[in-house]
Amino acid sequence: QDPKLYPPGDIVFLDRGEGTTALIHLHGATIISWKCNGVENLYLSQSSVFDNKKAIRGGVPVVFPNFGPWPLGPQHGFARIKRWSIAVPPRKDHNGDVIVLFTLDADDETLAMWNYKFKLVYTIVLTPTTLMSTLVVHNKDTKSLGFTCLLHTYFRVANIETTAIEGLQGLIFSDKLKDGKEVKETRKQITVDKNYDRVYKDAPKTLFISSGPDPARNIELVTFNFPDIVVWNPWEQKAKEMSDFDDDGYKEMICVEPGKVIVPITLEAGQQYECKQTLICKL
Ligand code: TA6
Repeated sequence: QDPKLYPPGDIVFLDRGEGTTALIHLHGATIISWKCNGVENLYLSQSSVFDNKKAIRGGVPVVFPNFGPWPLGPQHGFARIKRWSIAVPPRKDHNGDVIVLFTLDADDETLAMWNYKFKLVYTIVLTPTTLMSTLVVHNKDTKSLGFTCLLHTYFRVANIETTAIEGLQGLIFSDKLKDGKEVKETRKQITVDKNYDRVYKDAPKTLFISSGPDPARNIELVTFNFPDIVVWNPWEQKAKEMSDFDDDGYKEMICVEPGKVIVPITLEAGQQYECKQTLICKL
């Protein structure tokens, strides 16, 4: 990796062999690369700022405790801009799959924004064809707490014009570009040819994101306890307006983001909530 982009000591490297690897940056426990047989499946903007302050532009940012604008703190919450700890360093299990655990605990900074004692446990498993990300939210407080959460996954595509998302047909989505207007999705294959910012409700647990050619990619997204799916592409103008988003980056990415964002979760003291995305490269 280019050392100027990946300061040493900030990155965890997972290697499953045969060109299947992953990189996780401790800033936000952000997965910034997932290669299957040598093919990169995540989009990471080359203009992303790695200052351990700003959210990383790409990969899989962890959104917690709030998806979207937040009166108590930064947009999309603090999880993606905090430095996480490696609770269990990378190790191989009996299948040879690689597992690593990260944690984030409430601290003075988070308590000042959001006065709740929480603990996040984030487990990443790399197998020859899958990348599994499991987030467990623990309420360590004596009072109940409410939150929304989401994995803001940036999928890399060879060409947005040949990209299709399958599995959302028939669902209602809230169009954030039309003041949240609710619209029914009628298409079996969703293609994107402009700025999209949509929150699909009560989505099925399995979606497919296909794109190509050179290389062709067909990613299956399987979710657990993530009933909502956000589909986002800034398109040309908004990509240009974001200093950390490559100007032409919109042509080679699509965000398909599993989340629990429409109806917040309320956790009683001592309770926990587990949610998961599994990415499977099929071909
Ligand atoms: O997930 C879609 C979205 O909420 C868009 O509205 C856009 O704001 C995007 O997230 C990126 O947000 P960020 O704070 O990372 O620039």
